[in-house]
Amino acid sequence: MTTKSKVLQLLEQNRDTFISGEALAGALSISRSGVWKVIRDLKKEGYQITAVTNRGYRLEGGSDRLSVEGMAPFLPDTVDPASIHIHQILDSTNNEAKRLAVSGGADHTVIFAEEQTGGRGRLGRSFFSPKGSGIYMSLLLRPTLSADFAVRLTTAACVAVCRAIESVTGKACRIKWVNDIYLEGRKVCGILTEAVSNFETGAIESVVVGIGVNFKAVPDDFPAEIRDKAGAIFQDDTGGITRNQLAAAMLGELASLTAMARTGEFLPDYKARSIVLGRTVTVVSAKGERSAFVEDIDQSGGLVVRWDDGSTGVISTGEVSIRGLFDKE
Ligand code: BT5
Repeated sequence: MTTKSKVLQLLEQNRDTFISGEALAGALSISRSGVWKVIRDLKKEGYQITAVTNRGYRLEGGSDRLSVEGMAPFLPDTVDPASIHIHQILDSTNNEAKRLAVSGGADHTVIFAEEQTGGRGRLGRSFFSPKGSGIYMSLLLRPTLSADFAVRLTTAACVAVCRAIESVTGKACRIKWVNDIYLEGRKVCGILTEAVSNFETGAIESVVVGIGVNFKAVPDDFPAEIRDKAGAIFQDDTGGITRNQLAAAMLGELASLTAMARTGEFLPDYKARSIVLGRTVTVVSAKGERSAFVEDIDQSGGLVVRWDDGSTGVISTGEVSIRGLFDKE
């Protein structure tokens, strides 16, 4: 652990209270001017640290930069802090996780970015990922699995993220099939799961589960084309909750993602949170638009529907999207 990391850890553990330069110097066996230099570097990086003569240094409650040190106090034992990698800027955390997958990255490696220049959604769509206001992360998994099982990872990840948001903020989330999380009628999170296959055998070698959460934003912060649809967990005051806290809770819930997907434990929760279950939706596919009543969600996360001509069918992810869900609300 570097000296900077140790100072940050102590400041995070004592967030909102002063620690004297002397105490920091003593704890780290460095000089007080050494402490001062580290604090200066942290401030340059964007941490809000107040220095007061005779009192010391205080990390302000509103300081909210993603860091392993900031997540550490909230991480359960099931998450290894060494598996977490935080970048200031990336094209896409999914791209980085896929690059790692190819170069032998370990199971459960996690990539975060403060900002993405090419955040991706499904089917070539983009995911708006501005600096400092969201949580953009990808989890690299190396389970032995079938393509069918990979779909269940997305569905299970939706439930894991909903549980984390609820446990930290107390706000109830709902899921729009298949991969979007809604809060108060607005999309606050999207999930993109991608498989990395072995070119020669065609077998799925690893899976990258990418999650983008809008943590804090007002409507005007979003580009005009998504302003009606996108929202954030918090608009302004987060009540002292930091992105690190939510990120740590997400990692805690995601630690058992593979097992969740395998056992299907997530399914009742997924159904209970579903926006589409028991409703008539417009199914949009390459063939056009069709109205369908959603009767159930099956073990693979597929929608069991009754078409308007009375016939039934199962629609699976990737084939369709659904529209107009909030029209009746
Ligand atoms: C998704 O796709 O919502 C999956 C998004 C996954 C993003 C994460 S961030 C970390 C990781 N790295 C990546 O590069 N991606 C993952 P989809 O269901 O196709 O929805 C995309 C649509 O959502 C766009 O066409 C917009 O309409 C809307 N959208 C874009 N940015 C948004 C945002 N920040 N919040 C809410 N809606 C957004």
